[in-house]
Amino acid sequence: MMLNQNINDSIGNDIARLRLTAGLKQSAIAESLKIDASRVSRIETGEVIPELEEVQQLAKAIGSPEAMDYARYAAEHWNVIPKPPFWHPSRLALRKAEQTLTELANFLEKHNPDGYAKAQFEMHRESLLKSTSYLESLFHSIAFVGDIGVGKSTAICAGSDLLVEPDKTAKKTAPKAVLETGGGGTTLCEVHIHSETVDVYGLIVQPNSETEVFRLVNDFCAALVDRHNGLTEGVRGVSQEVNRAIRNMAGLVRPQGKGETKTSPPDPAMELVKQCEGNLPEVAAEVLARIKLGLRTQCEFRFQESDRQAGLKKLQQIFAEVNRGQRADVSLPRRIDLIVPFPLLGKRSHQLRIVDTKGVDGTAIRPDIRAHLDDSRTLTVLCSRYNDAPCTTMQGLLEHLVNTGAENIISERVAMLVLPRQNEALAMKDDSGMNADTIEEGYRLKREQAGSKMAQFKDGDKVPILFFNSMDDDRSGLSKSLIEGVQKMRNGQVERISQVYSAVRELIKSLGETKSKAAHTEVIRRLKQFVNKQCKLPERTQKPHQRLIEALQLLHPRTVWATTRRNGTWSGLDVYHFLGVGTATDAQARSQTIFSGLDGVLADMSNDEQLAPAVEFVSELRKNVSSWRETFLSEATTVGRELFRARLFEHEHLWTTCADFWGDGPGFRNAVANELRLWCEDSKQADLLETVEKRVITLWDEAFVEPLRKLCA
Ligand SMILES: Nc1nc2c(ncn2[C@@H]2O[C@H](COP(=O)(O)OP(=O)(O)OP(=O)(O)O)[C@@H](O)[C@H]2O)c(=O)[nH]1
Ligand SMILES: [Mg+2]
Repeated sequence: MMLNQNINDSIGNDIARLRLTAGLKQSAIAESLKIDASRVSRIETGEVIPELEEVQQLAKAIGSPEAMDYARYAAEHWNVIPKPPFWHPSRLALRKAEQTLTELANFLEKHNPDGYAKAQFEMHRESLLKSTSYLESLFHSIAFVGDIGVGKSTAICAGSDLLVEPDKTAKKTAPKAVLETGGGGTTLCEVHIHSETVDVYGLIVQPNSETEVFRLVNDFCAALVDRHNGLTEGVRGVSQEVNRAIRNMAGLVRPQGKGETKTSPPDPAMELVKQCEGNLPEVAAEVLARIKLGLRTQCEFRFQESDRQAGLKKLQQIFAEVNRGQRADVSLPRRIDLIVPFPLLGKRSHQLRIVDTKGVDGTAIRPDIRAHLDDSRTLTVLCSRYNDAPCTTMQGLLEHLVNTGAENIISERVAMLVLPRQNEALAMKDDSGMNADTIEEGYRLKREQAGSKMAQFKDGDKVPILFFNSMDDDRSGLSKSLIEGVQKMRNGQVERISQVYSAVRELIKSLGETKSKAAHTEVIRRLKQFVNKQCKLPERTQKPHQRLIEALQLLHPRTVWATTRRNGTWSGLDVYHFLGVGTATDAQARSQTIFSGLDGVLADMSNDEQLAPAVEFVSELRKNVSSWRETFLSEATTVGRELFRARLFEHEHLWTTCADFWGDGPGFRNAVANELRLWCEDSKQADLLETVEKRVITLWDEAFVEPLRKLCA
């Protein structure tokens, strides 16, 4: 018999790996099979592709339990899902899904059921396909999110061994992080770290668009001009890390003070402003000319290095130069990818990517952070300093998730990382006021304290709380916990496959048994009743711009100014993201009663003894209902964001008016908030609000009500 096509490519490698793991030589296998050793060798190198029978003989000759398992695996036929490699970590779960899908297909072909059975089969099939496509891929990201300067870059490097040992001659003995670290405001843009082929290190820069560089330079210059004019409020300007990069790119670095008094020498940028007599366009043109954007075309650095320390050191150097704007051939990055030739967190079986997000300055309600949270393949690590864990911004982020109905994200793919420094853990006091005796005791006390704060958020008690002192703790504990976090996400899908498997078995049984059929019919009857009477989305209760207005009043004036200069699209405060979030928050509040009502009905049914033969169906239904609602809320965010963007972005006059408020003294943020509120509440926007509302209702029908109706048909 021919082997399954899918494993032909790897058969030689597989046999070699099984043999080596079992500690056997090719000659020993050849001898026990009475074949020539060169045949075993040629099979292992892929020169000869053996028939199934021979593969099984080879596996049996190796004889380890793993090899025996391989003999069975080699004979398996996969009809629906592509056959995964033998060492795929989710192979058994995928096999179960494959068998269930095959069984489903055979049953449908043979019996062609209609009515409730057909709709249920379809629902189960979709769930299975979703879980299998999730498990097939081994790609996952771990994104670190937290306030500026909390220690994200340090923890990432210490936790994944991206450290450069000091030179033997150097005075300092501590290893240094490959990513640049510093006193806050250090990481210039999002950084992705992943691994590729052996021995190759690399750094890839995605530059900002030319327009964005022009704008940033303009903002940088505006702050200088303000200072020149004696204004101190600091409304206009750029963040610390961008300021540093632009100064380096334009050769305007402030020289360090010398001597005991350290009187600062003059700032060359201010000198430039003086020369231009405070004329902003002139200063900006001068800075841009110095930057020579046209020469900054280098985006990729790759080099081979067999010595890990040498490779990391070179990478560290390039990264620091790019991150500071010190390379004459590289523009201002929007994202940097670092490539290393070894598996991250020591995990070879998965393709992990570690993401260092840009430090949070004011609000974590940012589209880039939400995108990580929304990605079902990403574990988001919320970082806080030890003393205030979980810090206010991370609490704000959790609250935001609850408000937008995304509790599942909290329970499935978020971890809290507490970053103690020096002796902070030992300074922790217990109820009697005694200091912790050991670091573990300090962690335990903090875990209790942080845990009770987390428990205030729905499903917050399900978030693992991890500790890592980047200078002192062994990295293996952190890697293990992060891998467990990834595993937890995958296990959720494995469990889903098992649940759907049980539901399919139950359904097939119900088609032959009267009692079981009656239970299914009764579940459908009650469901229908609910759908017909209680599924209408109630009236809007919150204005979509409410969240935005609150944020505008609270955030740093510079952040608000930066967004007005970009027609609302500044990454630190994206007006449209907030309008989307506002739309979803309202949608969540309105759908909550229906959702809880339905969940209550389903919970009652799952406890009803009479309905026991349909219990798996009810439990599947609960899972699906919650994922339909999730889809509804996430699409409501998109609808709100995009519809508002389509009209508001174009409104040049409004944005210029807002940006111009900065010169009118204090109250800049309130003035902008008020202007945007007036715009949103103006009767001219009534049709826009109506369109948003119509779309939300349609979404509700499509994403939530329709699938329910289908089941009741
Ligand atoms: N003593 C001590 N210092 C630490 C520790 N972790 C971080 N630091 C210091 O804290 C400062 C900030 O750390 P970073 O890792 O740059 O912080 P970040 O969160 O990446 O900051 P941004 O990139 O600005 O968002 C650096 O000076 C680190 O050396 C720690 O565990 N112990
Ligand atoms: Mg950093």
